[in-house]
Amino acid sequence: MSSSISVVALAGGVGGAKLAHGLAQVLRPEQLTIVVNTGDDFEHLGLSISPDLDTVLYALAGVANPDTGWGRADEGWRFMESVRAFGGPDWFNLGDRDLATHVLRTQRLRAGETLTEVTRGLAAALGIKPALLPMSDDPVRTRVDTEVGELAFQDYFVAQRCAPRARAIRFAGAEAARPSAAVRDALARADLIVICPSNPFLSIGPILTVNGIRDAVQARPTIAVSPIVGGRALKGPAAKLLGELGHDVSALGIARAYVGLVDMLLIDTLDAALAPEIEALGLRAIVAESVMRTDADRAALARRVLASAGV
Ligand code: FO1
Repeated sequence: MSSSISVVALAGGVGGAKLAHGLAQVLRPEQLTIVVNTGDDFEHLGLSISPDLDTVLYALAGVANPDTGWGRADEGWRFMESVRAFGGPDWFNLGDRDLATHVLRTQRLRAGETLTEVTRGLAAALGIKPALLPMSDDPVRTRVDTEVGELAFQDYFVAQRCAPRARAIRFAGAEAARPSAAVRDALARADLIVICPSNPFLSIGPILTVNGIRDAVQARPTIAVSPIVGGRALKGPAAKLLGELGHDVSALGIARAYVGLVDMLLIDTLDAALAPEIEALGLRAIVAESVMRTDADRAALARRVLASAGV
């Protein structure tokens, strides 16, 4: 691939972070920009928390918790023990190492830095070289309308463990949210946009509602990777939520979510039989091993994605 190639990855959640890490392993830093969902962000214990930004930060820095995918490896929980002892909220677990990220992000935001600037500083300190950008510096918050009322995302996803039946999701603040100049420029000059294997509704959806991003993605060659393999979400509530929102819980359901936006959809070999129906929708179906268990798997999938798109 020529050195001038420019790839933009859209990512959110654990699956997305894995492929972002794969792309960071196979591309040179100046060739890769990662645009991350901030719809899961929220205030907790007075701290500004950006889970998807942190999941990508930790994955690229090689310090992510291998079991959960979120938070840090080799973590301690003395802070949470003390919070619990004081009767504080213990439904959202903040590890001792992870806590530093939230405290410094909160302090820097309060000092007037944008989320883009805060993220740049944290990434640099962790030795991460590709550009890691929040989808917007304006607040966007995913809200899940359920049978028990509308819930903030982390309340639905963590506190309620995705139990309430979901009826719809919305992204509060999206109508006013603008992409940063860095995001706009990266999308405009992208030779390829990769939509990572994140939930198309929960993690990629918020990114696409930021003003101008959907159009910018539509204007460039785009390949998506299905987060649903063999009818089952590899991580998170994707399968249950897709079903409750009326979508087909399969790679075909993912294809339907991306019709008109992407040129190609990479599906797992387990789902090869769905390729003809996906191609009938006008997307090119790429069939490949897509489950990432190791860092080498992540790099291999990244190579396959880039090769399929001819970059
Ligand atoms: N998810 C959980 O299921 N339980 C938790 O206690 C939890 C804590 C947490 C702390 C920091 C962080 O960055 C993520 C955390 N997550 C937790 C995951 C988080 O809810 C999800 O990563 C995203 O919001 C959805 O992809």
